[in-house]
Amino acid sequence: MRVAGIPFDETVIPLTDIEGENPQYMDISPVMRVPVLKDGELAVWESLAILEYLAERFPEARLWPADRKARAKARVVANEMHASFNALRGACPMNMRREPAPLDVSAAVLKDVARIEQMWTQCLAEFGGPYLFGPFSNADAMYAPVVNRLAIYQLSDHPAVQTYTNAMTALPAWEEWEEAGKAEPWVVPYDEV
Ligand SMILES: N[C@@H](CCC(=O)N[C@@H](CS)C(=O)NCC(=O)O)C(=O)O
Repeated sequence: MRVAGIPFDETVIPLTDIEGENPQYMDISPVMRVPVLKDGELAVWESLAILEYLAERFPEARLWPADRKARAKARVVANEMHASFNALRGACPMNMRREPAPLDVSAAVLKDVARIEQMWTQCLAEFGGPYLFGPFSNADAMYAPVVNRLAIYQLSDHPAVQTYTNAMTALPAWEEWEEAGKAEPWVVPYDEV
């Protein structure tokens, strides 16, 4: 939403209750997870559902590629992010504050990284960059946390990863996001790896 210039107010809810007992969750979503998008009385949770809702609500923002085939591919990779990479997501939590340093990871994590390298290489070659499908799209929103993970745990020196990471981290919205993360006063112990 920041990259597309869609105005919104943000409410930060600390993820410090491991069992999800933070009472603030109860008010916003029955699944007690973030993100949740509220538009008037409507609450939409699940990141992919949020992205689809935004694409319908703000068609002029072109959050999915205009071309039908490119749009299908963008949805494929966005869904792949949502449904896969469990080893990477479990072992390497996103963390804006962590100084980049290598981490010993399992073969399963390396397999996830290899698939991401392959995907980013192919997308950048086919659509010409700087983002996965040319202009910034919902697919990039889905992979932003992966950009952070690969960088802070030094999981890849693949040229496509470097190129894409440079493009993503140069976005003013990235800088804002990073600063906001670093400014959070709390620490989530189980995410400090
Ligand atoms: N499938 C959900 C996953 C949401 C999710 O797991 N959110 C995490 C943060 S990334 C969360 O709210 N954790 C809070 C907790 O476990 O207490 C989506 O894509 O939106």
